[in-house]
Order: sequence, then C-alpha cells, then structure tokens
Amino acid sequence: MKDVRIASPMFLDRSAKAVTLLEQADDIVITAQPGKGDQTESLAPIHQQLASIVADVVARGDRPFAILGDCCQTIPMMAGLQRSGRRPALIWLDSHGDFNTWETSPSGFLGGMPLAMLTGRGDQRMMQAVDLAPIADDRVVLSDGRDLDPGERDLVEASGIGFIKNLVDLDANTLPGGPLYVHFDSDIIDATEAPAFLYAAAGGPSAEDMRQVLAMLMATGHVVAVSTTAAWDAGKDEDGRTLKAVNHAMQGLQGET
Ligand SMILES: [Mn+2]
Repeated sequence: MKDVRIASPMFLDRSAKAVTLLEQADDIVITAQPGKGDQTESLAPIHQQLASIVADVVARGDRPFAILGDCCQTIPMMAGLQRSGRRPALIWLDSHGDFNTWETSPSGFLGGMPLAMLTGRGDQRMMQAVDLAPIADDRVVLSDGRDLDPGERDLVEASGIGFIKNLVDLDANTLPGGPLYVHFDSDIIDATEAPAFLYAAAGGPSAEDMRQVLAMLMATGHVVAVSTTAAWDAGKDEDGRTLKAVNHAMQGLQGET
C-alpha cells in the first residue's frame, strides 16, 4: 500500500491558500468549484470529485493521504472509502468537536458540524450528496476536543463516541479494532507555536506531541486513510511558524504501510 496524495484547496466555498502551502508537485488536486444552492448544497460538486478520487485510490489498494481545506471534506473522504468496501473506524483529532448541529451551533458555521453529520446527527444533506451511510458512534474516537460549545458538549456527552480529552492518553490499546481513518485538524496544535489558526483554542498539544501521536497511530499498521485540515490563514502566518509547526506534526504521518 503506497500513499497517494490528494490536495483539496477549498475552505468550504472559498479558496484555501494554506492547502497550497502543504501541496507537493505530484498531488492529485481537486478542481471542482462550488455549485448552486445554499452553502451545504453548493459544496456537492467538490465533495463528489473528492469522493470518487478517494474511491479510485482505495480500489487500487493504495492509501489516500489528503490535505483538506476544511473538516467537512472528511465526509467525501469517508464516502470514497465506503464505496470501495472499506469500513474504517474514525479517529478525529481536533481542538473542536465539530459535533454541532444547526440547533446547537452558536455561529451556524458549517465547519463545526461534520463529525455530528458523520454520525447521523443534524443536517444529512452533505452525507446524501455523496451517498454516505452514517458511522456508528462506537466506531468514532474524538480527541482532544478541548473547545466545545455548550450544546455541542451535551451532544458529545450523550453520544456513544469515544472522547479522549488528553491527546497523549490515546494509545494503541484504546483504539477501535480493524482499519482506521485518521483525521487531524491542524488547529489542535497549541496556538502559541502556531499563531495563525482561524479558530484557535487555548492550550493543546505541542507539534512534537502531535507528531508522536500520529506516528503511534501509523505504527499500528491499521491506518487506511489519512487527512489533515490546513486550518490557518496563510496571510496571517507572516513568520511561517504555523506552517512549520504543522509540517513538524505531519512528519508523524510518514509511517508504516
Ligand atoms: Mn475541525
């Protein structure tokens, strides 16, 4: 199994420069543009292209390694995996829970909702656009999720997802069995090391802690897909520290196959 890199340089319906900073020369680049309708509907062409590329990569026996502009793009990632017969558990590493619904979200920001959608909660139109069936709660682990909105926290606590508050407590013995899809939102890294995040949350693991946890996950030999969200404003990263911290953490993904 070799890694096949995919870059999806859109932050919802806008272009995401930070993704292009992590791109490599031979990446498969998502080129679809937003379509008609409200914001959720407009993302369908982008998500459909990403899902079909992921399905092709998996069908060839390779591992998709995607650089994403936003966390909603995990939905087409999972859809592509399902389409080619993979049913991985989802390991979601993020300072946020992304477990809001329209009812709990204080801001209405779509990027704060994909993990709820993936588990069958809230608006399911993004799931339906790529024919994705919801993932069972017990096949999902969230860490560290240190910045939850109040209604979102209630939803997480009432759910059956694994919630590991301290990232360094995540270890090979506590992971769900079988194949794993690891999603790493870069904004989990301590913002004192990476000051340009769009939605920074105080505290969190260092880039080096993150590198080690990602390396531990890769070393299980069970990882069938990887994604990273480039969650910073490239225009605000004047000294390049945010890119440097994210690149350091991502070294942990150069793992076993
Ligand atoms: Mn996220």
